[in-house]
Amino acid sequence: MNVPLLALDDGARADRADFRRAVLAGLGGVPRAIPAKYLYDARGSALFDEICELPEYYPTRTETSILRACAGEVARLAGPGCALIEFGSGSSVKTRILLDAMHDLHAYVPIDISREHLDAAAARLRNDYEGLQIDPVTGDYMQLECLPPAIDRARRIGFFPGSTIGNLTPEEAVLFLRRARRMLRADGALVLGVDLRKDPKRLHDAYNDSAGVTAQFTLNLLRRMNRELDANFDLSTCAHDAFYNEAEGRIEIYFRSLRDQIVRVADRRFVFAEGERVHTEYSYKYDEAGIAALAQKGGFSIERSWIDPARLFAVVFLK
Ligand code: AVI
Repeated sequence: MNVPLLALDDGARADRADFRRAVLAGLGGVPRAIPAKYLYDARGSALFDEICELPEYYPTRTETSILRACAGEVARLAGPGCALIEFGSGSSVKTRILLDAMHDLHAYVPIDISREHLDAAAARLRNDYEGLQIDPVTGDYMQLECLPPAIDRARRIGFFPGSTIGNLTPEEAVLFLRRARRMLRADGALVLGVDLRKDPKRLHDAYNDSAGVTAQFTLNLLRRMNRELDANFDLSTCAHDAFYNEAEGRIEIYFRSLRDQIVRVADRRFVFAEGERVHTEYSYKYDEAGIAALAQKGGFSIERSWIDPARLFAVVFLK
């Protein structure tokens, strides 16, 4: 059922107005596209957690094993008494690997757009890491300018795992890195997880899993529009469409209309031709030279990098 705006608190109302604006602009644009961040409502976030467990989706497993192997060295490179700042911390699961290795951390600063996620994760961490100072910041790390004054004197080490940088276009990725550089200051560093270019079939399968969870994740955006924007998408008339664009080095994800149709979204009508697509995500993949070039454009250089034996994924320490 479509929940009337009046029944929502101020934050939820602003989020919904923001979603409405983005969807109407995205469906009205050429080519049609809706920003990937709207995939992550409560159900979308739960589906993404499921994706991370899929046999075809190697990034989470691989990055976790690299972090386990390199955490000691990360702690040594970071040095004593530093502050760890995580961009888009979510449930802070991978962070624990670093927290376990960084024994004399000054503070942990998780940044996330979801206040709920942040509070829950901070409460769990306070329970498990007695004495650790945790200073959560609610906000969009792509827009944030400053950090809590309590960490002013500590060396700042950023953490951006999961190859979330791959969901940004290369231009956006450079903007993110430049912003991170300013926030982490000249003596800071950034621990970054990046998915590597590889066999196209392996990449294709990771975004077209046999259980269809990634398809549900994409089509959940239609459910969200139905629920929150009074849209009337019939999910059986649209399909998940994901493929590897080798020339651009990126996975492209869309939902595709399986027939000619007219769909209501909010108070507007949109005509979809059979086969027409709406873009929902990019997932850029980099090779080592590409990571170095990106880092350099963002104001960093690679101090150390760790890659798994199958060369699927890289964790880099940028200074
Ligand atoms: C969050 N992000 C790094 C995932 C990726 O692999 O690009 C999002 C995702 N979309 C479909 N599967 C995974």
